[in-house]
Amino acid sequence: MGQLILPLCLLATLAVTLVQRTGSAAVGNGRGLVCPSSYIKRPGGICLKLHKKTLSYPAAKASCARDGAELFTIRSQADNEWVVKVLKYWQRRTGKKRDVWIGLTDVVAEGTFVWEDGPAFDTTGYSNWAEGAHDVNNGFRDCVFLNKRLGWRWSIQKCEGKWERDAGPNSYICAKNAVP
Ligand SMILES: [Ca+2]
Repeated sequence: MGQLILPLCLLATLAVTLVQRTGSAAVGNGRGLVCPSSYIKRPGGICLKLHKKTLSYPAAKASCARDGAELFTIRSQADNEWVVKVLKYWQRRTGKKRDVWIGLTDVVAEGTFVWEDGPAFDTTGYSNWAEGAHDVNNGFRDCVFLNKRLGWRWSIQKCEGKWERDAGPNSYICAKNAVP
């Protein structure tokens, strides 16, 4: 039931942009911590906000930073499934599918992915790469997104550029910690 309520809340956030959080703010760990009113709280005390506006990766990253947040770094299957569920729900409601940036790039060293919050990507940890995603990775494609054409599995594309079809811009998810 909670899994249904959260997407409902997120959609309301998207539609209204400002929603007072009530019941679901106390779900799971991080009890007592709160998120800004436009964010959704996940168990563990992470606050998430899905922006339907589309931006280049650097612009999306800057947008999150202005809000004291970072592009979401998906470290678990549970978080990935939750995000995909929300995107599917959004699609059913609006008829729109979005590609969505997550906080992962190999912009510093080609082929070596690093999360926006610092750690190197752990190749033995959770991932949801699209089949062949790394086959098309190159020095021009450095930024990871949830690919709407591939069931929102992870793909790599150019981080910015307005003249190339595969260069976005994309929607994005900002994440920040809940606070007391
Ligand atoms: Ca690359």
